[in-house]
Amino acid sequence: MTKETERAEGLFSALDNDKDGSISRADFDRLTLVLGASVGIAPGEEGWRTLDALTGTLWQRLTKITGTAESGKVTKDAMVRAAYHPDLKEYFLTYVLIPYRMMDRDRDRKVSLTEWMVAKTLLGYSQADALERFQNLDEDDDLYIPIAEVKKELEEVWG
Ligand SMILES: [Ca+2]
Ligand SMILES: [Ca+2]
Repeated sequence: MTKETERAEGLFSALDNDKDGSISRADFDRLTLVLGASVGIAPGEEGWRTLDALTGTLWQRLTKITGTAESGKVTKDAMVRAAYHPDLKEYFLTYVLIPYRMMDRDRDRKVSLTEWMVAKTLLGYSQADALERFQNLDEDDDLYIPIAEVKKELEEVWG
């Protein structure tokens, strides 16, 4: 298995939320709930509409990349066939950066310590635990996590 195929399969299983063997719009509705929960935003709350729009766009881009807009079902085969698609990396990055974009309430493209603590304590993390996680990501200790830096690290993960 090539690196590209392996990545496509990994992305497939991450996006096939109900594990029924294909990715459909319903999987993205679940994904919206899961991502919302990961940053402490429930349906109807502030930020929900933004999140819903982000995942809606993500769904449309996926059907475009895999050529499945007509069937509305992204099978594993279709995903693997798109393994070398030039937009797949950017797609992956958009997907994994959503929680950071949602935490960035003032949209200055950085997650501040305050933004982080609000999101994490909503999730039931203790202050100490939330702070420790933040410090692990804030390498220069300026109390901001620039989203561009997270992206750079994720790009390296993708390879
Ligand atoms: Ca599914
Ligand atoms: Ca911010």
